[in-house]
Amino acid sequence: MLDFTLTPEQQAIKDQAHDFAINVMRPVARHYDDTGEWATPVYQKAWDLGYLQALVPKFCGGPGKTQVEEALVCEELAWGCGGLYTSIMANGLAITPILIAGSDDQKKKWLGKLVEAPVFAAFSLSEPNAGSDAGAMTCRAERKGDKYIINGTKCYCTNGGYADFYTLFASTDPTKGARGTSCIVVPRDTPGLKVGKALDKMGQRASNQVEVHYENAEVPVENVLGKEGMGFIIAMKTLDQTRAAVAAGGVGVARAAYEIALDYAKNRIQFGQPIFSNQGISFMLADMAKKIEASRLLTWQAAWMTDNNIKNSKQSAIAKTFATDTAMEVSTDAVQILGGNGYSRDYLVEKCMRDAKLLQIYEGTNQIQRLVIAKEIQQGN
Ligand code: COS
Repeated sequence: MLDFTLTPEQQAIKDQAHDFAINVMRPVARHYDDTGEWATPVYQKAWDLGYLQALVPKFCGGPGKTQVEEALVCEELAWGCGGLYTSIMANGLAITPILIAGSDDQKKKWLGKLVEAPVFAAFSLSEPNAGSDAGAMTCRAERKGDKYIINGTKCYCTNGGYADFYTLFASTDPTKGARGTSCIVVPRDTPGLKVGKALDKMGQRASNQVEVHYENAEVPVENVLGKEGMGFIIAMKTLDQTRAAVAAGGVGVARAAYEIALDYAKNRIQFGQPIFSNQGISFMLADMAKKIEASRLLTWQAAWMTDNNIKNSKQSAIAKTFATDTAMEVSTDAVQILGGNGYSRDYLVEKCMRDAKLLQIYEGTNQIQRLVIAKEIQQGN
């Protein structure tokens, strides 16, 4: 049975997130984009509304939101500000390995922290020489008795400068390649863990991506999620689940740029008529609307599949690619429709364009998504 109507509960979730985006995010979005400061007051309110801990299950005291609900919220938050959205959404990414592979005790211990206070966690997979080729990681977690000794460097670690703990992927058996990696929860206060420099970025400047260095950092073996050697599979399963939230971010950023461009095209008079009267402009807006609607449906499909325990590697990669390419295309066209005004910082569309770019890169570049889609269709999926 297909039904594209939101239930009253889903509509209320979307409306609340939109209010938050309009009243809390939009008024400060430019400030945090300019300064790159950490937006503590915004995150406090996001936590009050349950957004930082949205995916924490009810048995751990959290709201236990579904991926469809998370997608509804993420679209609105990204509409509010692409950078602030990323900080909030990335908590879901960071805790998904625990949701997938953690024991009930591990879930209660680590996810419970997000319920007690506005706590951040950080997903820690990429390395300076292992980005798209995630299986080539060299960060090493060597087992010695009942401890792992961790050495190596991680990068592009979103929220890493403010995280209470990290879901770290490291090699526990370098002879086995990707099958020798494990996922280990590492608390921030572990001696030997040092947060490095933050990335100075083109867009999404309110979000925080850092290097994290490990020098003989010791954690108990009980912090491993699932079994040793399951790390790569946990990472891949995590990304299958979380790419819908990135796709939703693409829909939100695209919609923000489209709404401004539509309003502008209806009101900007040139040659005695609104510029919308020119098919050169109205067809651009029609294409924007078309791609945004398609992106949203793909996003909902990918999220719904996760909620229903259906393998969605192909659909989540398609949604992520389509929606974030849409965000880039729509925001670029919005700048074009606004002309010189679009290129100026007086309008939000230039920020949307900068924010959109990162969506095409993180949680797997859109080239890697095409690789995933190609592998899936080759296998007949
Ligand atoms: N679910 C479950 N298992 C999966 C899986 C998935 N979605 N994708 C791959 N696997 C399994 C494979 O079945 C294989 O298992 P076996 O060893 O039993 O055969 C194993 O994982 C290795 O898979 P594969 O051979 O496809 O790995 P590759 O090294 O070729 O890499 C890509 C695959 C490129 C898809 C992977 O490296 C990737 O996703 N890279 C991008 C990483 C990324 O998104 N980084 C951003 C981090 S967040 S900012």
